[in-house]
Amino acid sequence: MRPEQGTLISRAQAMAALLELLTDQPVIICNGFPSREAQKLVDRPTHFYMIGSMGSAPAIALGVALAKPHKQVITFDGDGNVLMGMGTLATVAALKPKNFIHVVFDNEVYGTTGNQPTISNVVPLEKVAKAAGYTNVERVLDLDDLVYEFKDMLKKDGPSMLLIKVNEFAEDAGRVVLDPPDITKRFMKAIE
Ligand SMILES: Cc1ncc(C[n+]2csc(CCOP(=O)(O)OP(=O)(O)O)c2C)c(N)n1
Ligand SMILES: [Mg+2]
Repeated sequence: MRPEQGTLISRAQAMAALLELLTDQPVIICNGFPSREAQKLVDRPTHFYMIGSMGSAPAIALGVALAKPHKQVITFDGDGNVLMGMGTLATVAALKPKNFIHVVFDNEVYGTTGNQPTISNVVPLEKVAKAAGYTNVERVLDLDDLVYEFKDMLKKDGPSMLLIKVNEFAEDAGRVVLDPPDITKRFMKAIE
């Protein structure tokens, strides 16, 4: 565990604060513990839980944002996922959807598979997004800043990235119970 970890909030604490600020916006959540924890905290039909494929949540969110320009689209992502799908940052930046908010829970590890270190401790992912052309990017370390910046991003034109430094703690959260086709059908109906 990194020395500063003790001062950081957990991904579930961060996610709970964000979900409290959301109602029926589409939220596309990356595979692994982020989806499991979101499902445990609050399961809404407007949640799309990615199963298995790393790096694809923001690509799906980008498609939804372009297809539904009047809806604010949020994606919940992990540092390992962002690193695996880094090309998507460039695609988002090039297409500049105003209604796109990319939240990254950065615990500096592949937490879901046993806390193998990533390289986000030395590669600041929000700076990569900014350099690619995201309009707003912020890095936050605590709950107050997280709520302040997320509320601000909900009001601003994107694409935006909110990177939250979180500790490695993972909730005891079971696998996503719905099958992928059912997740898709439920999601598409909910965002019609
Ligand atoms: C191509 C591929 N490689 C490996 C895996 C196994 N895997 C599932 S989740 C995960 C870690 C994801 O890390 P991160 O995005 O940082 O999320 P965290 O688990 O830390 O919240 C890995 C390696 C996978 N699903 N797909
Ligand atoms: Mg991680």
